[in-house]
Amino acid sequence: MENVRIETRDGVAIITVDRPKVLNALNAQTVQEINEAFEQARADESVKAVILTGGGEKAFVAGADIGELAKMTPITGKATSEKGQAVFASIERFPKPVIAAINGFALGGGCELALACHIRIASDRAQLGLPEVTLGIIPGYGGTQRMARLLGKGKALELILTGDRIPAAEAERIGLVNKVVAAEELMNVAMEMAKKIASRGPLAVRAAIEAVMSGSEMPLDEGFFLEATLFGLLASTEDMKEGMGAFLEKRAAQFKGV
Ligand code: CO8
Repeated sequence: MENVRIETRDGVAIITVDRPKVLNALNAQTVQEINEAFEQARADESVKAVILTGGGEKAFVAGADIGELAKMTPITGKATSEKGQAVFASIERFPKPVIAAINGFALGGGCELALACHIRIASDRAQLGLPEVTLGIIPGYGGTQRMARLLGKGKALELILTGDRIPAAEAERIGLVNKVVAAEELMNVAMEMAKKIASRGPLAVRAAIEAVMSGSEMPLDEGFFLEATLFGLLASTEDMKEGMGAFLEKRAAQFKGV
């Protein structure tokens, strides 16, 4: 891969979008490589969690590559949007936890990429926003849908219609990011959280992601049904016996994911 790096440390895959000369802007190749990196992390059984971040000092991802977007036709524009939507949806439904470590600008498609992750931790230098309307387009990688679901329609429309960039602290206040930390601490904090989740029962973590991500798109009764079904399924696992046995024996659980 040319624009995306993947390395694994302590059971955590760190996927870095790495085109710092253009602030990690997403051209078609980079979207494809992000997908490839996630597929590697999916297949690697030693990987228990993923951190997604941006290369260089300034940006997480400053958006789709405007040079490439400028050449779009209605047909290629729709196809590009659909391709990105599919890749981002597979991140959202990823069976292992995905933490966005937002180290700088997360704009347009970059903000949309962060929105597809399960948890967002931002550096105090980060700025987030959906500036697409300033270019005569709208968010096309799921941002209109995920932002409204996360923040409510009013706040989402304010951000989408003004195209304003907001600092990390404001993003935390409105619930767009989970927490803000000093820039130097960002990867340590993301790593600690990833390792903590990786130490939990992996089947339970997977089921919890599915219950929240799929369940929130269902009527409440169906969401309850999904939750109860996943709960029942977990009762059949060795991990459940191990987790509860370890509690009763006052020792740390050793989960095997079976
Ligand atoms: N695309 C391409 N190149 C970019 C992008 C980008 N999104 N962002 C920055 N760059 C390039 C700059 O052109 C510049 O290149 P060069 O050195 O050759 O001039 C280099 O990165 C460094 O950027 P700046 O000099 O502009 O750095 P500043 O610190 O002055 O400014 C900003 C940083 C504020 C982040 C500024 O670069 C900026 O405003 N970038 C564009 C942000 C933006 O509008 N993003 C949204 C893009 S549209 C989008 O994401 C749509 C997603 C949905 C697509 C659906 C599929 C069809």
